[in-house]
Order: sequence, then C-alpha cells, then structure tokens
Amino acid sequence: VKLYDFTLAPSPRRVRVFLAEKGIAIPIEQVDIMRNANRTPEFYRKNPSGSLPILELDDGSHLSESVAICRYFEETHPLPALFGVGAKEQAMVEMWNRRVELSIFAPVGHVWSHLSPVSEGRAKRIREFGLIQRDAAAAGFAMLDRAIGGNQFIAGARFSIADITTLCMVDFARTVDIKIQPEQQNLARWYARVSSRPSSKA
Ligand SMILES: N[C@@H](CCC(=O)N[C@@H](CS)C(=O)NCC(=O)O)C(=O)O
Repeated sequence: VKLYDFTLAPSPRRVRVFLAEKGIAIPIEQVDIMRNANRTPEFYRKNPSGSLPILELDDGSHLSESVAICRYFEETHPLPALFGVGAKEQAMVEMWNRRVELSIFAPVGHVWSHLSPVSEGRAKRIREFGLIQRDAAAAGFAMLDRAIGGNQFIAGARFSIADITTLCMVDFARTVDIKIQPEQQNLARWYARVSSRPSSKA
C-alpha cells in the first residue's frame, strides 16, 4: 500500500494521525496540491475528485475519502479501536465525526478558499460567503466546547477518529485565524490533551 499525501493539508493529516495511533507505517508519497499536481489525467484515474488523501492498494486499486481509508485500516488493524466499541459508542463516534466534518471542518475549508491570502487565485472567491462561513466555524467551536463538557474525548471516554478529525480541523482553523476562545475552557483542555499525544506530530 501507499498513501498519497500533502503535509500541509488537513484531510491527509487525518489519515497520518490515524496510522500513527494504530502504529502502522506505510510508504507515503507527497503530491503538491498547491501546484495542482493532483489535477492531472493520471491523478484523476486514482481519484475522480482529484483530492487527497488517496490510498493505493497492492492490487493497484485506489481508495479515497479520509474516513473510508481509516475504516480500511480499522478492519485490517482492529486495535486500538478508533471507531468506538459497541453499538452506542460506535454511533456516538459516527455522530461526532460527521458533525465536526459537516458543521465545522467544511466552513473552515470555505474560509480558507474564500478569504485566505494563500488560496488567492485558485478559484472564484466570494468574500461575503467567506465571512458567513467564519461565523459558522466560530459557532461550531462554541458548540464543541458545550458538548465536550467534562468529557475526556469528543465522543466520550475513549479517544477516536472524532478526536483526530477535530484536532486536524482546529490546527487548520488556526491558519485562517479561527482559534479556541479564552472562555472555551473545555475545548482548550481537550486540545491540550489530544495535541500532547505523539500521533499529533504525524
Ligand atoms: N472529504 C475528503 C476531503 C478531501 C479534500 O478536500 N482534500 C483536500 C486537501 S485537505 C485536497 O486535496 N484539495 C486539493 C484539491 O481539491 O485540488 C476527505 O476527507 O478525504
């Protein structure tokens, strides 16, 4: 197997952190998406959407979507369980992972695309849309802070892919100046806990 990755991008990082938590080491090839190295006919054959991460399997087939890739490794290396254990916990992990992806990660991505100087010239931008998405991301941070409460991890007592998604989102959000607010102490404690794990360096 081989992972197509771009170190600076948050989605492939989700897979790198997941692999680090599992103790799995695989070959990694960098693809510079800022230079559109992913927008080639050859690359579209690996993933029609052209986005990273992509996992190349030994039979020559390709998997994309970070969660699908993580699910593959959850099946091949079940321990430690990162998608929850048992019906309720697995559903909680799914709930939080989707919630963070759809209601926070996506707006942060839109802020990057529509407002960041780094993404200027890549695609049509609408400043007003970016500002609305910035508010949506901020509301998402407040929601997360309320939800975490005194829990150790996003989906409850066990570290999961929902923590990985949130970690990668929070770090990426910082690049567009969306930060954990001083009053969001639950979120701040969670961030300190999760970013001190060795996997966060992946
Ligand atoms: N839902 C996808 C999102 C993938 C995605 O948006 N990847 C970005 C990097 S974070 C990318 O490759 N962007 C470059 C492009 O689309 O040209 C996943 O989780 O894998």
